[in-house]
Amino acid sequence: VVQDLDLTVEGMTCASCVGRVERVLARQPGVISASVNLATGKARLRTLPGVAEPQALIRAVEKAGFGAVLET
Ligand code: 9UX
Repeated sequence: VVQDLDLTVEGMTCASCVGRVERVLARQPGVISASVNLATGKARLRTLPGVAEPQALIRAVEKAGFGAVLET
């Protein structure tokens, strides 16, 4: 079972920011893939429920220097 999870990412201003956020998210436990849209500021993740921890994902984005808010 795979679950989509959306984050709003704050503070991204260029395409390299997108790459950094995608890389950080993609290596968190339970994250299958991460796709970030610079124009909308949204990150869509495919995750394994029960493995991916939303709070850990937010912390990882913050550690990379951005803000993150869980959607849904
Ligand atoms: Mo672009 Mo983002 O020069 O942290 S990488 S602003």
